[in-house]
Amino acid sequence: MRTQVAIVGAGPAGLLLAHLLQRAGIEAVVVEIRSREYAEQRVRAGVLEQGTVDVLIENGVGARLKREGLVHHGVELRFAGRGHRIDLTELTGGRSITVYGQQEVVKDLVAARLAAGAPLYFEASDVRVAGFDTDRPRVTFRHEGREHALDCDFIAGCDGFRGTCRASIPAGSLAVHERAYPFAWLGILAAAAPSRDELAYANHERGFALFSMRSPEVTRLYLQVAPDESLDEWSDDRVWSELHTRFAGDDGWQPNEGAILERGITGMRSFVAEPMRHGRLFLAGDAAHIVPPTGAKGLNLAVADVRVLARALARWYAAGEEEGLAAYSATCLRRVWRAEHFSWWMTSMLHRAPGEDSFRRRLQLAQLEYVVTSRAAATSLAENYVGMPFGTP
Ligand code: RFL
Ligand code: PHB
Repeated sequence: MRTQVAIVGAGPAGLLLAHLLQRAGIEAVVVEIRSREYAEQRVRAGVLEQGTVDVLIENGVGARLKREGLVHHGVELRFAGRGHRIDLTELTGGRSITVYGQQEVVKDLVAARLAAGAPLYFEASDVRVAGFDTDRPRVTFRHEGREHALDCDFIAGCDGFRGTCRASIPAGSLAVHERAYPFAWLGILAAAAPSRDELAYANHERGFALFSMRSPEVTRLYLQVAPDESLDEWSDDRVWSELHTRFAGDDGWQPNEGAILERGITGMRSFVAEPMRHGRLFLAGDAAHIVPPTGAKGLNLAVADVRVLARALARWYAAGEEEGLAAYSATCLRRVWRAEHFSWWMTSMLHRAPGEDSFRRRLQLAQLEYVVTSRAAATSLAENYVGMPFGTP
């Protein structure tokens, strides 16, 4: 088999890259280890930046997003028993965010690819990348009992944080910058109508809590828990009671309860491997960088990376231009590091660290107070949260 670009991983990064390349007339083959059902059901991100929404709509995969996505113009910060609204739209000259599940984005992209009859292999195994130090890279894998070898011009490593592509780059060629956090998120999906229209991020004595949603019928909620927490310790009653405690405030607002449809625990990590390229292997999305979810940036960074990569590849195929590919890593890393800082900052401001002293606690509250009372500080949060426009870092 031969193709122009071999794409490893059918998450948002790999699928969107395949779609953008196809629109530019460039052939690609996508190879994914999981099943289609698994990829489409995995509950993860929910907040799309304006730039992410624009890319999906401009490229013809935004019809359902336009119909079903929930456009939000503000978010709330809750602390010391009070809620404070940050008006994202007013503070950013009209920008907003859209709440639309990551698995819905994945479904829309898979449907577009299959409708076009373009190659996408689910449930591949033994996926290996080789030869990316030469101009003849190759991806090998097993599918439905047969061995496949895919020769290509470039490999796109879109296989997430635990994928094979980054791990295949020779040790010593990548610099890794990393931070692990001493807490995790317990997330639930509940069959309950969201009891407010916007997200609420709460910093409570007992830890962080987040109110989000997926649709007019489904609420998404998160609680800060210990990193080694077991789900078995969390009965439905305990989850709801902890959520009610952490969201309590003088306005009396509370999330609605409902049947818990899904639950999971997610560790929190910051991670960047650079450069995001080795020879003819380009890393994109979580394969190259991870942010803690507090800033809602992971999926948006994946989209931004592949947008840069698709353009650079289009210029290489159309005119033999190397400049875009040569600049790929540095271009992406400017945005990545802005998002790394923002995500770390939001995480530090909103979570309780085990054993934290009273000084750190008072600094957190002082920072929150500043963000909700200073227009300059609120604007800084807002412009990062809605996302930097494309063309700036
Ligand atoms: P993905 O989605 O992990 O996709 C990688 C794909 O590669 C496959 N794969 C392989 N395929 C072939 N060969 C191999 N050897 C392979 N190894 C792995 C995997 O099966 C998978 O299908 O990475 P991608 O495309 O870079 O997308 C990144 C996003 O998924 C991630 O950043 C976000 O989900 C992070 N995130 C959030 N991001 C946001 O922008 N907004 C949010 O509100 C937000 N909330 C979240 C989040 C992540 C969370 N979790 C569970 C980590 C909330 C949570 C709870
Ligand atoms: C979500 O809806 O899953 C979500 C929202 C905001 C975040 C993280 C996750 O910061």
